[in-house]
Amino acid sequence: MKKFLDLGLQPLANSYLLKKDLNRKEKKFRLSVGFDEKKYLVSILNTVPKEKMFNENYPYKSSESYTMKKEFRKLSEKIKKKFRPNMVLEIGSNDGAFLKNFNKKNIVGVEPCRNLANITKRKGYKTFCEYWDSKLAKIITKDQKIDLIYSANTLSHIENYSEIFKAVDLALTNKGVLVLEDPSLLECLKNGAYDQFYCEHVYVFSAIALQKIIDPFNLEIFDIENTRTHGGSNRYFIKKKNNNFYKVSKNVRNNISKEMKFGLHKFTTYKNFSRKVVKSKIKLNKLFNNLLKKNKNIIGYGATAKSCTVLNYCKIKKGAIKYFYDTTSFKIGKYLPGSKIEIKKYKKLNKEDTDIVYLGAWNFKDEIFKKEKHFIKSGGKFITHIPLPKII
Ligand code: DWN
Repeated sequence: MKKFLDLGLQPLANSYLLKKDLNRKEKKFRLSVGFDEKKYLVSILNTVPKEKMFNENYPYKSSESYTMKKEFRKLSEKIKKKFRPNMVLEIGSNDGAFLKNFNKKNIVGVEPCRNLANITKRKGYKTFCEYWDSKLAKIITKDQKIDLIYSANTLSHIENYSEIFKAVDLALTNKGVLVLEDPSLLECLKNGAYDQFYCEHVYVFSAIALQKIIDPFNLEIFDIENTRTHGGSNRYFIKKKNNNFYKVSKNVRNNISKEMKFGLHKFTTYKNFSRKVVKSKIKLNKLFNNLLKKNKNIIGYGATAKSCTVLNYCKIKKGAIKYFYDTTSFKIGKYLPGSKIEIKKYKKLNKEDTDIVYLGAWNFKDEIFKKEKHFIKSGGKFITHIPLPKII
């Protein structure tokens, strides 16, 4: 693994602080990112034990955005129509934004974070509060194998991907399909989205890397869709190699050649990216300093895990951003790790309260701009670092 990016000392991204803990020293780890020239795989270099991150206090809920709920609904309809699965399983079912589009008899959720698993259990969805592995796969499929396994924004969080694919091979019927969805490395590099790297994102995948890592597990990609979620993601459709039911689509070849053309197989591409990241940090600091000199009142919108990387890497301190608005019950009243900026319950933006808003949830820009059209009409501005730091 060759290191190409150093994002400094970082706290755990989703460990929001309680007021009583503000004076306690936070545990930090060095966030650096490397490239494996054999597997074409990009990953963080110091990983954190999964139990420290994905436990009964996990604050992120997929249902907090209209965009995600709509996307899951659309995908569920497509899956039902195209694959007609009898039994579906979701790895990392979170608060049920995907599950809820299925009949309770036809879907099983796997979610290791107890607070989230309890939400879907309460709604009547069979949910295993466990990490996905071969042992669990055998238990779940004792009587019936799975026709379709779906997992969004989960594989990138799991260091030991081998266990995931072994368990998938065990659980899937021979004609079964695995649908994986994660942020696209190509989009991440194109958008300067260095904040896709934090403790939870062990990997940011490309198609060329995923293809290589699933090969030893009797699996192959037969289609790829590019989606706009989370700043640009890839949805991979994967089958067992001996399943001739599905033909390999030309989308696979097209995506791979796009990635090779961009240079995702070459270390120099990543070195160039890291130079751009340093420039982005300098520019974002300049923007903040200029605004603060003019006594502008800045607040944040969307206390994301990604914001943690940006605020800590760019050393944007409490005071520069007065507070963040967020809609997530698990985050409200707490403080962002590292920067210790308070998170308040979301209120519609108003020019009287703030001049300018840092877009923490830049991946939901369209949804947010639609919601805040009055603020924008009355001259309210946003500050973003994607694709380059600027005021919009
Ligand atoms: O991979 C991961 C992704 C899917 O979710 C996890 N590791 C953790 C988490 O990352 P994130 O926190 O960077 O994700 P989001 O989806 O960008 O978070 C958006 C945040 O913004 C949420 O806290 C909800 C909030 N929000 C809001 O307050 N008002 C979002 C929208 C759209 C809004 O209108």
